[in-house]
Amino acid sequence: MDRRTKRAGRVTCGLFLATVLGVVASGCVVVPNQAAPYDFDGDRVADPYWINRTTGTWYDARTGAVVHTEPAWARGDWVVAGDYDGDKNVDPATVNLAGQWRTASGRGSFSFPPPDLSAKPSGWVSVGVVPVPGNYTDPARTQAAWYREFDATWFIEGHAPIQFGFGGTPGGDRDGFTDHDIAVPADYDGDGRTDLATYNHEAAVWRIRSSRTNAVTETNTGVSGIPVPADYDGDGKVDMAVVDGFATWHIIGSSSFDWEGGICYESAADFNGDGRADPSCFYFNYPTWWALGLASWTIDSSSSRSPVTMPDAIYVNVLRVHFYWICVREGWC
Ligand SMILES: [Ca+2]
Ligand SMILES: [Ca+2]
Ligand SMILES: [Ca+2]
Ligand SMILES: [Ca+2]
Repeated sequence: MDRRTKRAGRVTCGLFLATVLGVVASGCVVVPNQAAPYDFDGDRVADPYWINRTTGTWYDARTGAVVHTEPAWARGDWVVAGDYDGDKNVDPATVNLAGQWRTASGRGSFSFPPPDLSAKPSGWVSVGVVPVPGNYTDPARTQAAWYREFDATWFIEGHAPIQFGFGGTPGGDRDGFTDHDIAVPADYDGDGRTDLATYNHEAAVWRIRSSRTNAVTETNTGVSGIPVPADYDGDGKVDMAVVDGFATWHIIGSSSFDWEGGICYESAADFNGDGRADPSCFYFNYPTWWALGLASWTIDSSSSRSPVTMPDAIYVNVLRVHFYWICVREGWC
């Protein structure tokens, strides 16, 4: 059961493993009010914003209006939208490799540097560090965080590093892709706090560490492809989902559907405000962003652009996965 209200938060119920008592118990958690995913203006509807990474300009795809502009020196940085000041609106934000987080919020700019990469195995070029902001401890505010891919270690503001996930096989670079886990943090257990989570493209395995119980679940999704976690059924818990190389979307544990999306950035957000995430396809080569069954927005076709509804920890891997698919299909590898 899940009950939402506009401003008063929500209640999520279900079976939870009570770690203190060591028993399985039924119960409810009150989830404090928090920003809805990718809702920049606070109306509880996700906003289809995208960024031209060359110019640092953010646009609203519905109107074409410029909604945010990065300073010239910050262009090309990672996109890390989140509610950093807790005002229930998601804020445009970027971060660079020096760890300067610039948020269009009451928190402004702050420093939280990425972890040391000197231990990275030599010759391992395609894995590094990616930003993974989330509401890890405070449901009301987004915290800065980094995921170091080669040893699957999480660095969250105010916390000691946590190793969770699989860093890949040392020296396992192959045609721009490795067997390392992709970071897919989200609130899978519905308690309002982000759960550590990874998806492995080669093994098709999704691992989640519940923020509520610390229990780890490992799911073999049976599908290799692009991870697109979102709350598709509107129960307040993010669902695992994968788009395979044939453009079929698989909501794990639920439906799958074929959408002739083609080569695009696949992401999902609740674009019509009914509480359920809507699949979308932001084309690489066409000036179009489709939200399945809802809308088709025209976007410019400059080369370096992406939807902000796709976390950058996934974005950097989407390019690798698509390249890998083309590579296999064309027989280069
Ligand atoms: Ca909105
Ligand atoms: Ca959680
Ligand atoms: Ca769900
Ligand atoms: Ca929806």
